[in-house]
Amino acid sequence: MSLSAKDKAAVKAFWAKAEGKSSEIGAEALGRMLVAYPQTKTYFSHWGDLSPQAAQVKKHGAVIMSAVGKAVKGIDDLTGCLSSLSELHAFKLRVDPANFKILAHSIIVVLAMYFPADFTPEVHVSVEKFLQNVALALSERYR
Ligand code: HNI
Repeated sequence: MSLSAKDKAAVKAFWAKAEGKSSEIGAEALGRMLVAYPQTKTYFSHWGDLSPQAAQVKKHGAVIMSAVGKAVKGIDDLTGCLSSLSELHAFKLRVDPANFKILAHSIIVVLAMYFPADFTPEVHVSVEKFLQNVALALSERYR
C-alpha cells in the first residue's frame, strides 16, 4: 500500500488544483462524516451544534484539511510529518483510529463532488492510497 512515485506526483498535481478550496472541502467532509457516521459525533459533543452548517464544524473542517495539505507537502515522510498529531489523537483526544478511515472516505466523496473532471479514476486510486497512508501515519503512536 506504499505510495509509488506516480501516486505522489498524481496527489501533488491534484492538490495544486484543490488547495484553493481546502477550507470548503474540509468543512463539507467533516459535516458529512458527522451526519453519515453519527458515532463520530461523540468526540465533538462539547461543541453542541454538530450540523454541517455549524460554525465550529466548518472551522474545524478547515483545520483538518490544512493538516492534510501539510501532509501532501510531507508526502515522503508521512509518519514524521504527522507524528505529533498522532500523539494528540492517541493520548489526549483518544480517537479510535478506525475513524481516520471514515473521514478519509468523506474527503474522497467531497473531492469527487467538487472536482468531477480532475478526479479521474487514476487520481482517485492515488488519493485513496495517500489518505490511507495518512490514516496509518496518524495511527502510528497508538502502539
Ligand atoms: Ni482530528 C483536532 C487533524 C481526523 C477528532 N485534528 C485536530 C487538529 C488537527 C486535526 C490539525 C487540531 C490540533 C490542535 O489543536 O493542535 N484529524 C486531523 C486529521 C485527521 C483527523 C489530519 C484525518 C485526516 N480527528 C479526526 C477524526 C476525529 C478527530 C476522524 C474523530 C472522529 N481532532 C478530533 C478532535 C479534535 C481534533 C475531537 C479536537 C477538537 C477540538 O477543538 O475540541
